[in-house]
Amino acid sequence: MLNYDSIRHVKGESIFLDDYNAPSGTLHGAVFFSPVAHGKIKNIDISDALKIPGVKGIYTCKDIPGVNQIGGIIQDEVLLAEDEVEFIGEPIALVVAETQLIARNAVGKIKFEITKLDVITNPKIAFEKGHLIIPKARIYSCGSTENTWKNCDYVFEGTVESGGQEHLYLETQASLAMPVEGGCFKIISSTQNPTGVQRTVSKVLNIADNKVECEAMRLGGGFGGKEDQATAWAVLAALGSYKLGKPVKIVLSRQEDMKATGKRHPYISDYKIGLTKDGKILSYEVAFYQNAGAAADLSPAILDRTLAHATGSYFIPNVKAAGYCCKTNLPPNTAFRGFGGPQGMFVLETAIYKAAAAMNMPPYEIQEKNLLKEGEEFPYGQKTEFCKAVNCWRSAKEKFNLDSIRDETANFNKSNFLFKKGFALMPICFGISFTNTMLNQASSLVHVYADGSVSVSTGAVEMGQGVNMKIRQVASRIFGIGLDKIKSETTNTTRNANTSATAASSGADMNGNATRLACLEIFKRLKDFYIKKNNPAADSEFALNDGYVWINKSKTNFSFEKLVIDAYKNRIDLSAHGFYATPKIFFNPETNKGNPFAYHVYGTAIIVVNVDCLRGTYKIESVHAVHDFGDSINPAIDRSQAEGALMQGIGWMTMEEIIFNSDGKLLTDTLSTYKVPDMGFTPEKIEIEFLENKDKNAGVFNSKAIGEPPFMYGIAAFFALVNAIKEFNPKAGFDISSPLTPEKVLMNLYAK
Ligand code: MTE
Ligand code: LUZ
Ligand code: MOS
Repeated sequence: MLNYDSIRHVKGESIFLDDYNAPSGTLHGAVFFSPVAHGKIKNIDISDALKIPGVKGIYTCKDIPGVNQIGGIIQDEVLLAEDEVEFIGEPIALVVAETQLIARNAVGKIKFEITKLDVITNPKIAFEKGHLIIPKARIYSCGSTENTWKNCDYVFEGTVESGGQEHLYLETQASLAMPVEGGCFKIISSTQNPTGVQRTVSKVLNIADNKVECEAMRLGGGFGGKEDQATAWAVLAALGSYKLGKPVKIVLSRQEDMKATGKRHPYISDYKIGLTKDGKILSYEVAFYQNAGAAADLSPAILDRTLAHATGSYFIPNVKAAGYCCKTNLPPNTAFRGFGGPQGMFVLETAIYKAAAAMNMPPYEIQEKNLLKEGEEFPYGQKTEFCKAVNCWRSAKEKFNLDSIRDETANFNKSNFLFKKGFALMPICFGISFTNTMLNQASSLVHVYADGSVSVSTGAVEMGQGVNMKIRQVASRIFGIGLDKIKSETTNTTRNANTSATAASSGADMNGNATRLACLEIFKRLKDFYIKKNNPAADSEFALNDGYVWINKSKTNFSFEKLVIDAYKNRIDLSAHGFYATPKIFFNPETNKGNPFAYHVYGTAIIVVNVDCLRGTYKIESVHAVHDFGDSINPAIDRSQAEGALMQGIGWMTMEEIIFNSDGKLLTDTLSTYKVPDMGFTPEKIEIEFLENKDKNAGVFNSKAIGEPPFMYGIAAFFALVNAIKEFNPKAGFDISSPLTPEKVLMNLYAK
């Protein structure tokens, strides 16, 4: 079985955009980025830059034929700055030249005068000054918190921050735009959202959507960073191509990418939690101040998911969660694995931790007491169905023997002075579907060629998550033929139109289901044809399996190939289009009530850490998890998705630290200043058990989405570290913000 992406990846054979053989004569674009976080542009002088040999053109907002607007949810983001800039890295001009080097040199020759204005980087300050992306608070609530505080034995309040996170996809943002006859354009883009690129290019160039073809071959990782933010670079390449009638390619350098693109949203959150004396949570209030950056991007949708996941994996009868989308002078923050969910869950875990410490109870007792049960209602009005919160928690406790983890940790801490261990549990519950119901649709175009080989095109973009393989598996199951006969094509807007971004972990679910429906359509035609032609006994059972037609469970000598070629000769349509719209979901954004998610994914992780109390450095010793994969169609992919996501989550909570100075300048813009987990940091022991699950799940063939949910296991690493610090220094505060870097650990180890 050589037709695996992974095999081509390790052999270096996979083609990414920058490897693609661009047509001869392709020009290269480089962007002049604002060096100032907030200011009024007084003058831009491109005359010296234009004189450099090899420079073909320099374009500013005045050169845009259509509208200078790339905002998705809200029309508040220009492609090229007009008279004001609002963040460092905001594109001001595009230089197109014969080589990338010439283009970059020319960028350095652009002169620029600006009047600086006040810079705000903190979301609470932005809030106080009334700088909001959406004017009103978004509020999700149930019961009455006000009437409940008096019934609580304990009430705790606090403020906690969580930091941003750089996507650090291996492939930086990239695009190649080519003019095609008739005033049309073909754009190859490293995007999770080819339709988004298509629509924005046509708007900015003022041409119809059908004149723009967008193709995504495969991405070297996206993680949400290319859901919205691949678009600007594709549109800029298209603008250059439009102006010069030549192909134009733009590939950001790592430093440009880190500087100019948005990241995970940092949050500052105020919380108040009320409990009974035995640890039942009665009431929870939280206000999220989301640092959206300078434009909306996907921030309002991300804030919605924060609010939806504010109660995590727990049932809380009285909740008031408010969210503010705060405008600051940072690059617009964007989608990142979990899409605001992790930020929401982290605050409640902090509140639980604080309550547990004050009540002298282990946090996991409070966690366990409040886990969601079947039929309980979320603040957004949906009730749990096939709820697995308690199952996952109990099996994690039993399979991995929580008692012995607890005792071993205690013994270790008793006999070691300079090393302290800590552990924590993290239950997850993540809703699957785009919170914006409209986006929950997908299509698939399936061709069976006359030789019996199959081609599948869907809206799903392959970014390393294995969606192409899962889609091939779907076709393989329906046609009863080997994977080697099935090809998953690149993603292209001329084959699949009006697609949603590959995001919200629902790429395989929705595009897999659309593929299932398209294949079933062809299956039915083949079956009807076979029955008509071969006249088996009435009510006999037709099946395709092992590459053959089976009648009443016995194999015929009709191979799939023979069936296909005969059908073709008899003028049977061997192509089909499948369309899938996730059933039974709805949401009212006015009342914030409905049934936004097709289903929820559950799991529980236990993380053990070991802190070097002399240096503040630490090791993640082990991760044990029981995860609800549903009836997985590819356990190898799903397991690796779970491992990758949880490491990314641990990185967010521990070592990954983004620092902007007060001028809005990113100080951590290289891999020497921004540290991510590597193999050396990865725990030696990662054990992930599959929860037995034969329920009817809304995922394809009863599987469940996997891309994002395990990210939130990383939160356990944070609290495990806090526990270990406490073992060394019981006075260490727990108003510790994330990320918990070694520096911060050290400061807390010796805090008074
Ligand atoms: N895995 C890899 N290797 N690379 C990625 O970029 N993105 C994640 C996740 N897993 C990503 C990944 C994110 S943010 C999402 S939403 C899902 O994959 C999207 O793919 P799916 O919907 O097909 O699961
Ligand atoms: N994108 C989006 C997402 O537009 N809506 C969502 O609900 C979502 N959820 C997770 C990741 N991306
Ligand atoms: Mo993932 S954040 O939905 O691309």
